[in-house]
Amino acid sequence: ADYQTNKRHRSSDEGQHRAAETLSAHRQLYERHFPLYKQPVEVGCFSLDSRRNFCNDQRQLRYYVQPTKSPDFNLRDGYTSRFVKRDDSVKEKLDHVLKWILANRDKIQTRDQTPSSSALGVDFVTWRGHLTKVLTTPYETQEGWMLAASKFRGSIYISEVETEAARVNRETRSQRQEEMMYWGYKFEQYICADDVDGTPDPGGVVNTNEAFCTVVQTRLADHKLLFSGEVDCRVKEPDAPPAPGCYVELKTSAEICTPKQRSNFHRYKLLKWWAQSFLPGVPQIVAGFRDHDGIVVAVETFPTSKISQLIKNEFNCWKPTVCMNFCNDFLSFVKSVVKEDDPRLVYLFTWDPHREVTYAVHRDSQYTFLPEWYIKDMSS
Ligand code: 0WD
Ligand code: CA
Repeated sequence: ADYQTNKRHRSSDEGQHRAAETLSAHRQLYERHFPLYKQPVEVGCFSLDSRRNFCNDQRQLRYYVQPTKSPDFNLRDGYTSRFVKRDDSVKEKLDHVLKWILANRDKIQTRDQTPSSSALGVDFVTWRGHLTKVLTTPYETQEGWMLAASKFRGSIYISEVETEAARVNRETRSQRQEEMMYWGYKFEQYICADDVDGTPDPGGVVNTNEAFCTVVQTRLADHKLLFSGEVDCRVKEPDAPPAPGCYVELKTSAEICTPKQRSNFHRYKLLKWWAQSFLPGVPQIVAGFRDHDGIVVAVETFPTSKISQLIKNEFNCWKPTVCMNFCNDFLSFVKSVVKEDDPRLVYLFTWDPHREVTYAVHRDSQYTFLPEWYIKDMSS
């Protein structure tokens, strides 16, 4: 019986033999000591321009400008007149990260390899947002996920597949929901300047095609990771710590008026905010609290490293160690399953709330996501 339970939640216990079939997401299984998570190191960055083109530079990096004590931010301003919205039905998969890798292969830190070695020397390549979903899984009760994994030249690439439920949500958003999605980007515009000595321009156009992304390397226990994440801005002081230490994450959230709202904010929102910024080593989160009409009523800074203390008064609250141990075990599970080195093979990992993580294998299917141009270039 012991063996059966172990088999179910600890694929690593299987050793070199057969992979476990499923992985449990029960939080109690992951209450162990905090696993090793190395300080993430920025190895590069890239930008996506107003037409969503990849640029191998930091042209979209913006600078944080501290708002005044009582700022005058109306997040609804410009929604109908100065807004260019990215087409979110276009699935870009890992393409931008892969373009960065092709242009910067020499910048990836390889400890045990010669620089001319064909392999990247990392175990996993993915988006930060995918890892955020993995980290928060033990506490997620609403939304499931699907993550596609393929091994190519020794590295496992992980790319999200939109679930049926997420697609329905995306295609049936209300007018109000559509507008509220704009509010976060408008907040960024109120806070960010394009130049180190500039000021924000709330009269400009909000274009959500534009993005600045950091690429970091780190290690979680045995897993060498390379991932990219979108960064909102950096502090402008030239003596600030090097990236990612100088980066600032911007968020908006509904104002907190009742103890119940405060508790929900701690339980659900701060978990997502913490996971997203902890992964790439972004030290500060600046939150704009807004009322029902999109008026910012308060701006508050949350140091990422203080968030876990902030929530300790909450009964039965989330724990960083559970998130990190689950991620560690999930990555071990993926490694134990994804054995064949073939970019045309996709191992599709699926998780739904109150279920276990399962997987299925697909060859030359709709799920294949490593593009021909990447495989060709990497093989030459
Ligand atoms: O095609 C896909 N399935 C995905 C593409 C899923 C997730 C991400 N992406 C790519 C896009 O190229 C985007 O530029 O993700 C980039 C951002 O990646 P990330 O940093 O790994 O994603 P995440 O941490 O989930 O989101 C960071 C920010 C969000 O800010 P807030 O404060 O709301 O968390 O990136 C934006 C959003 O502003 N964002 C996205 N941008 C483009 N496509 C997406 C998305 N799918 N999701 C969030
Ligand atoms: Ca943000």
